[in-house]
Amino acid sequence: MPLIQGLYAREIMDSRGIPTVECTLWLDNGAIVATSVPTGTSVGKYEAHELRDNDPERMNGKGVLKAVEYLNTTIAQALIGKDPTQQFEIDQLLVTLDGTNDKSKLGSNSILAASQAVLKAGALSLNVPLYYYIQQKYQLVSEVAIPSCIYTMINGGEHGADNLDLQEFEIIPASHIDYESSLNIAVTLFHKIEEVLNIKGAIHSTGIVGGFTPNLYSNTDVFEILVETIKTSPYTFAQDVFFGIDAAASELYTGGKYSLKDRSEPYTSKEMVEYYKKLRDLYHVFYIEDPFQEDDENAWKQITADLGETTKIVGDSLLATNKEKTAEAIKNKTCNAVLVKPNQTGTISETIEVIRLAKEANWQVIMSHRSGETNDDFIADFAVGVGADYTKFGPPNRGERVSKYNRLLQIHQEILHSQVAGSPAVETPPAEAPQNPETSAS
Ligand code: 2PG
Ligand code: MG
Repeated sequence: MPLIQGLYAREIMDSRGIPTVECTLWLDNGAIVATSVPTGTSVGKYEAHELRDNDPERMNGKGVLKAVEYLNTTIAQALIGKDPTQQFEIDQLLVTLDGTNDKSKLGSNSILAASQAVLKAGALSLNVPLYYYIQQKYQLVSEVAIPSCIYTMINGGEHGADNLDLQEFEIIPASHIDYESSLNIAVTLFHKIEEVLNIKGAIHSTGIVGGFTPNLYSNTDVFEILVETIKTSPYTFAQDVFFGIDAAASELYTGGKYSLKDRSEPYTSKEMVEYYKKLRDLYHVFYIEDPFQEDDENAWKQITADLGETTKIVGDSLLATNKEKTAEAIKNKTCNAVLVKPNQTGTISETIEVIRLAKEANWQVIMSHRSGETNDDFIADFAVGVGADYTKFGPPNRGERVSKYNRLLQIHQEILHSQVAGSPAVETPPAEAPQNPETSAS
């Protein structure tokens, strides 16, 4: 079995022009992998700690040179000589090396970069595709399949232009629609939304994940535009296509209430429950992520009790991909689905534990990008490998988002091919000849 021979990290830019960590890892058989980690804008208070340099003289204080140094010294020394297929053991080692509850010593960014690199290297050492390796290793799903996709079309909140309160307005093709058709629907509607916005003079630019940030006045205006757009398309609203939102409500929360721009008085939690119910009834919004601030527990319970039968109430900042938080929410029925972001917790093994817990509770699993992304398509393989029910990778727009959709296209074809050929699952090309990891991989 090939062993880890070295790793080397560097600071790179994410899709927002903010530094993040990239790590190259090589095995003693010459195989090389590279991976980079995403970072968030609306960061929940229970997320693991991302290490930043806080040096005002450099990168607006957002540099990650300390995290890079930890990778190149402490983490590299600990990982050299290890078998990359021993993911759990290696992740445990990383957690121990850090020694804090929130990864604040080495940083969740340096730790996840190493953990992801090890997972990629494990797959490469067995010469199988990453999604297949993950599926075989963790057995969270019996067969590989492409999850349904949630496409963020309009950005508001912290991701937008400061006029819309809700952070994400999403379209969700019906689950029975296969991936290629789903992507076709998303691409068709994305360009039609642009046409409709142009006709209405709702001048558009795009937000930080590439969705439109139109000049509209209220959240409901957005749904009206989306319904109108779908009417001009070959698709039927509430049959082929449904809506979802990420309210990212922690960003709306001050003094125990929620501020929406359509009313001068802020909303109480109870009024917010009614607000979401109205969206559910009027616009078939059947996916509601982070409807409340992470500690507003009674409101979470109320909406889950009232709408949970027919609607996904999804915990993002509420759960922070944290095992204890997820177990607690399952027990207290605080929500009924989990948004999974590996960088909220810091290692692959801890992320897997959260997914396992959720699946055991019959919750749905949504695998998510972050607003600050890179072109690494790791999360696409991870979503397929763990059998996520949905992916949330943004709109079909901008390189860092489409890299994930394009990777799903490759996987889709490999799955179809293996079904026709009747296994083995897929063929992979032989490993490349050894190269200099410092100069060749990225
Ligand atoms: C979210 C994400 C991704 P961020 O809130 O779900 O869309 O945003 O990465 O800024 O937390
Ligand atoms: Mg969210």
